[in-house]
Amino acid sequence: MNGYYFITESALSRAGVMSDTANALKAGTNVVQYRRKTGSSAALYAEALALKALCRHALFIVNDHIDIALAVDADGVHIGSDDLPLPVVRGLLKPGKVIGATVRNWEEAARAVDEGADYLGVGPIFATMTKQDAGRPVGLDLLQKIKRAYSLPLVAIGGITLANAREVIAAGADMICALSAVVGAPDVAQAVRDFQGLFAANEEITG
Ligand code: TZP
Ligand code: MG
Repeated sequence: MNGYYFITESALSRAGVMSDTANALKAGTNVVQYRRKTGSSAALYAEALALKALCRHALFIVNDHIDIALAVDADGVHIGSDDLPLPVVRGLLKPGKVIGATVRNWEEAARAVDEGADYLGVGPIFATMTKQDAGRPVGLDLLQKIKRAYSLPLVAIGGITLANAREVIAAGADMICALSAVVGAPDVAQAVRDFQGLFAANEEITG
């Protein structure tokens, strides 16, 4: 896992989540997370099915809704502290499926690693207006500390923009995600390309 991690956000979207996702894929993102906090199971199922069909060459991950992930045979799920416990989710999924866990402190990170998470979402790195219950910013220190201790991929999220993304990558993020700076941008494909470019530049520096 490396590069831009795309998350859908209908509240910020100008052209709709299908169009945003198609644009992010066109720009080379190789992970798409379907995140939708409201709507019926029927609506989520239909949308997830349509999005999954776009993700022929990208991982398709469903946020929160294990039932929807199972129903569309998603590649994985992303869970947080309000969702089913990770070992329970692991037991529900077919072997080989990906589980990502949001962590907001060292203890949550250690537990998620212990329980067998495949990657960690770390954040909010900086202050964000996008997720009201995101909690206090964890800063780059937590990212660095987790990076030094563990080898699983880290996805950084929360308040990330093109202006601060370099330092997030330098602190150890394998992937970054920015909702307002990408889904809220006038040109989603260009915004994703801009973030992808920062990873390419970092590769050249670090080898
Ligand atoms: N999880 C932690 S912060 C966040 C989520 C979904 C929102 C990030 O949005 P933005 O606009 O990139 O700060
Ligand atoms: Mg959740």
